[in-house]
Amino acid sequence: MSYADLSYADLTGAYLSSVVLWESATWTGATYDDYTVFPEGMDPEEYGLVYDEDCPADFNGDTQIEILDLLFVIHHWGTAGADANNDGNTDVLDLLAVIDGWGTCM
Ligand SMILES: [Ca+2]
Ligand SMILES: [Ca+2]
Repeated sequence: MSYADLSYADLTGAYLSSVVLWESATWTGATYDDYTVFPEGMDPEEYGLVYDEDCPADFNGDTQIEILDLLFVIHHWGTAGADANNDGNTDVLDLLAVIDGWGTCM
């Protein structure tokens, strides 16, 4: 594979330093944060990545991922209402985003 389309991929926590041929991937719209490690020389902005410092699973914006956010996911299950990973649907992946991020969210 010499081409990858990573549009809208969420690279939170990704470690990309060993990725081969990152220059030929399409990164447009993918998000990253302070924990994403990029290959040496790669400028994420130049490749169309979007910096995302928000906590996608903190739906009510109180900087805590807690029971209210969990209930929000359940309430919006099967819709786009609590779509933490931006795939257009609220499902188990969004529930896992809440569990993964449980606690204080900076
Ligand atoms: Ca919250
Ligand atoms: Ca989702």
